[in-house]
Amino acid sequence: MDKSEKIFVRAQRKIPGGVNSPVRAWKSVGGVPRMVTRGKGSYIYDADGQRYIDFVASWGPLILGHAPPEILLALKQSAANGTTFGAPTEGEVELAELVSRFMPSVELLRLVSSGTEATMSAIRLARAFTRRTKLVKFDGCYHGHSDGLLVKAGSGVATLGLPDSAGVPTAFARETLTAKYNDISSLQRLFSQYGKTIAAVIVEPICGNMGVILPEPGFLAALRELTQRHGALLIFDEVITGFRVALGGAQEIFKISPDLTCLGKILGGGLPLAAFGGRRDVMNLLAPVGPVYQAGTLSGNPLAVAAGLTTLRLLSRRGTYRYLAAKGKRLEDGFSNVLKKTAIRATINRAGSMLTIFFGVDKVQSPDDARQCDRQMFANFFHSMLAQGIYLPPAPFEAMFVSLAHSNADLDKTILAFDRWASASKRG
Ligand code: KE4
Repeated sequence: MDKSEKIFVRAQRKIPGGVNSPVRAWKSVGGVPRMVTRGKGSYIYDADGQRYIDFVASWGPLILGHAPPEILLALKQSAANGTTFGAPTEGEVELAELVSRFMPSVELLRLVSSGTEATMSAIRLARAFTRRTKLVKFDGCYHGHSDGLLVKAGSGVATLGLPDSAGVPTAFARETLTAKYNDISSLQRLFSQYGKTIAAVIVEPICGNMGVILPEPGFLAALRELTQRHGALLIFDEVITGFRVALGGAQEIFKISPDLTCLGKILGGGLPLAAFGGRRDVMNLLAPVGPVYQAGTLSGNPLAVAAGLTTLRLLSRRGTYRYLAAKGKRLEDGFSNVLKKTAIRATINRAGSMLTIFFGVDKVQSPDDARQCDRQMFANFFHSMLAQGIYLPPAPFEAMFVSLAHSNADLDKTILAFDRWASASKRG
């Protein structure tokens, strides 16, 4: 057994499944998860000292790469003054001002510690503001693990939700309706049946949790029009896309102003920090101003805020997103050339510096399309790339993230590794 395996055996004695978040257990691809000891730039290292080019980026936050010197310095300076106070700090004000500047729809912002908290709180707020109870989410979109969001579509469309996890009461699930991503008619049917009881529609404006799936032209605008017409709030879950696809997130790209936005991942620069924010009239229902209770011991933690502020300031440098998109395109083009050369059936969806390869299919415009992909082929791909020193998300329905730390040499090495696997696969 290598060191990762030995530590993983110990881990399973004291931690459920040996991990603190299920996807880290590699159930979708098999094998033993690598125990990571450190990260630097575009690399991570495992307990046996093996170096990998990292495209997980801690599931999105590390757009600057691992342990950027500027972040380490900001953390050192912040920690020297203490780690948490449970009291307001100027850094939280600066961060809220910065987010509002980059995302004008966010007039007020509340910091929390995880994306789950952000979406859960935004939904409670929307229910209070509209005095309605129903929530609409889209099949395949993930918004964290609060009860009302672990719901799957009932049989047939326009039916009440069913629990998608043990422990979620049916009564909670029934308040959540599920529509089809990129299928506006499925949403129209829900509104025609439940219109006046729908408090909000929550959506990943660019889907990242079924692999990357882009909104069809007009889909988000139609969401905006439908929710406005029926008096429901539109919640953009930009936990992944916020500061990833543009400084102003997907709402900047598609020029849509949601009523509420949920943020996380990059916002914390690698530390536990998330947020929800939006219209002043909605956000002012939050305690202590209004009647909607929401709180958190470590909300706005100074260390996380220091990392987040430093990250956003670095990302706001001119040309950052053109540079990131060019890196993403270089990787996509390299992969595409290999697929053409080896005639392996696959399609790649990319939004800037986040991308997913779906094997065995020709297009993926919906979660149903994504579910047709060849998962075994993905697992084979994953393990071959790992053996060649490339660390990919250990699941077919996630995104690869390219960071500012990935060099062209890293990307070209990754493409070459893909070529070796694809060519060997073709030879059979
Ligand atoms: P957290 O509670 O994990 O901070 O955020 C939940 C969340 C909310 N919204 C979106 C769009 C998200 O993608 C997430 C979390 N993403 C997953 C992976 N795609 C985190 C990885 C994990 O669960 O370990």
